[in-house]
Amino acid sequence: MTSDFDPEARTYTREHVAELCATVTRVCTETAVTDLHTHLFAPAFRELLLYGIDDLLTYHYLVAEYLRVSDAPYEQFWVLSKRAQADHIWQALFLDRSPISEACRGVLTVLDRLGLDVGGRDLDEYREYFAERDVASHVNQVFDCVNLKCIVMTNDPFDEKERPVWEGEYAADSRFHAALRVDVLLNSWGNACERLEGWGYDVEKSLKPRTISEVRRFLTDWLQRTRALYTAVSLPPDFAFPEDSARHKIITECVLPVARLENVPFAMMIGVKRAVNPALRLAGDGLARSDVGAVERLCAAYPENKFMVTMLSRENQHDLCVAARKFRNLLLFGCWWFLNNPSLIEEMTRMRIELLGLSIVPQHSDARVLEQVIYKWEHSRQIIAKVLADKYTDVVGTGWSVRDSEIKRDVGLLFGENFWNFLKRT
Ligand code: FIX
Ligand code: ZN
Repeated sequence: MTSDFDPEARTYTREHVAELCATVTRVCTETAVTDLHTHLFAPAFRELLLYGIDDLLTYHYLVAEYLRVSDAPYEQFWVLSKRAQADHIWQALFLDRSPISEACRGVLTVLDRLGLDVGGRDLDEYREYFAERDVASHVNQVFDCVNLKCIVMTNDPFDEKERPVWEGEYAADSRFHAALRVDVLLNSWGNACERLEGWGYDVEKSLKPRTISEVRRFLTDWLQRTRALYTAVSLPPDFAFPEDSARHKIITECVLPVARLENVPFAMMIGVKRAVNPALRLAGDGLARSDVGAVERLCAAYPENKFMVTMLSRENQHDLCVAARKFRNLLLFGCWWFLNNPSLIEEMTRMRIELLGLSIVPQHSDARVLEQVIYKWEHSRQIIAKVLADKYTDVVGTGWSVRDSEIKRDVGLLFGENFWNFLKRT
């Protein structure tokens, strides 16, 4: 600590860089986070909420890594029980070689933060620990451990396991918000149309005016039923706007008008190439570069709509930052999926902050298994803190000073307030 540093005043100048960096790290650790995109569910959804070591080990990120190093036919893996799959993954990725990939390291961070003996490498001990957990208190413990304010689920009305929960007596849990996922509607209209018809909506494939108004009614029903914070879709790399397609018509004539009326953003996750290797099932998706121009044209054509966008290809990130500089109705979020690795999170966070300042949501977890929020947030908080510390160091180098309260304000914006403020915007 430098001699003239006044801990009471908590103002950092170029003389106090070490203290400044320590404070940024502390604030990044202590600020509660809103996780705006996950695949987690509130406990009321019962078996849809995945947790525990076998689910952690059979995460599709690890399945893809395991199947690369296994000699057995893919089908042999899929016929195994979840526990047996986890055994194989543990053996191959943690014992036969060191667990240094980000997804492997994540499992170790989780076990350690839950107080388990990582050095012991005892899978049975981990299983016993989770078997004895009571779900409600386990959820509380994970939320506390991460310092999570709340999370947003991914809610698909076309999912047969999920829909009955919403149609029943679901009592909302204030830590789990909904997001209405419309992939089936937008990416597979023929299929969606049959399902809607079965649920009593007067629709037909040709998307005539009656069908358009019924699809709007469906979206409104579900936004209201789930109280979704936003509506979302994942889109392929060849997503174009405008285009001559059912998807274009449903976006422009159903999704956007309803989103405007209900004042919810439309979140687009762009760049996923589904089933590049179908034999890998959920682990078989890939990515490709997409057209940021489609996002620009949507934001320009619908200034009254709010768009949240994340893109999967590293090569799209710079163009997307520049697009966001042009449109205040566009909120960039997260380092999605194959980008959720330390080197890429750091690169993207630096670039986004350099181009967009504090007006972004730097990360979401995409967790599918409850405890994954522990590692995904711990690893990301460290990187975001490092980038912020560098940026504050640069500005105090000019003679500017930074106050404690300003660091807290800025981190608060990044870790949730930007999202909540965007939702409130009319
Ligand atoms: O579309 C999505 O929301 C993706 O995040 C998932 O489909 C993907 O499988 C995933 O879990 C990525 O992290
Ligand atoms: Zn996701």
